[in-house]
Amino acid sequence: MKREVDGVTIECVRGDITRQPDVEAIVNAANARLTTGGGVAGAIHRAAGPGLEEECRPLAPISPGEAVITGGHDLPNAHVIHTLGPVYGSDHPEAELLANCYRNALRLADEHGITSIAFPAISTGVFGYPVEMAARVAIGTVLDEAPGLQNVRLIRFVLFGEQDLEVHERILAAGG
Ligand code: AR6
Repeated sequence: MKREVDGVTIECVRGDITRQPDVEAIVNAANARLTTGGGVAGAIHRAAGPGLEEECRPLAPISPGEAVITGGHDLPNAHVIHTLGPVYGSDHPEAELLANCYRNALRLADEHGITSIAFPAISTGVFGYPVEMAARVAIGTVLDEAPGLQNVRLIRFVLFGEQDLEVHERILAAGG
């Protein structure tokens, strides 16, 4: 499903973040050291090849809510934006830190003239953030940021599971 806010299309799809060839940037749910890891980060580094980890090395470590940008290497996307989500129950205040991930990634993309970006559901895997609560923060932040963007015109949430897709679609339809 799609929603348009001030000329920015926001959509939810089910899929794999490494298979979004029509967007300029994909967002990595990274670890602080920007190394391979599992989940989204593992899939992105596998698809991008070893050059990505090499490019990441001087940019690490990052703190929760921060975002940094690299090239896409062997991915079909020109850029990867790496952000560190909060670990649920241990990084506080978690909603603010999670909102910072989406805000900082969008602003960084916009500053680089990027027109399309895809996000996974940051922190909802290994980091344990309940998906419904995370989706409210993610979608609320994207809806708030959309009117201020100069270049980004497409923001896609890529959800791995059917239930995660349903939750995001419901919250997007309700306006955050
Ligand atoms: N495409 C889209 N979504 C995915 C994919 C994929 N290929 N793979 C998993 N997901 P996670 P986090 C979903 O654990 O919670 C790593 O080891 C997954 O089902 O990747 O921020 C890093 O190195 C879940 O809903 O990210 C960090 O140490 C969501 O993406 C740590 O995990 C996020 O799951 C980051 O944990």
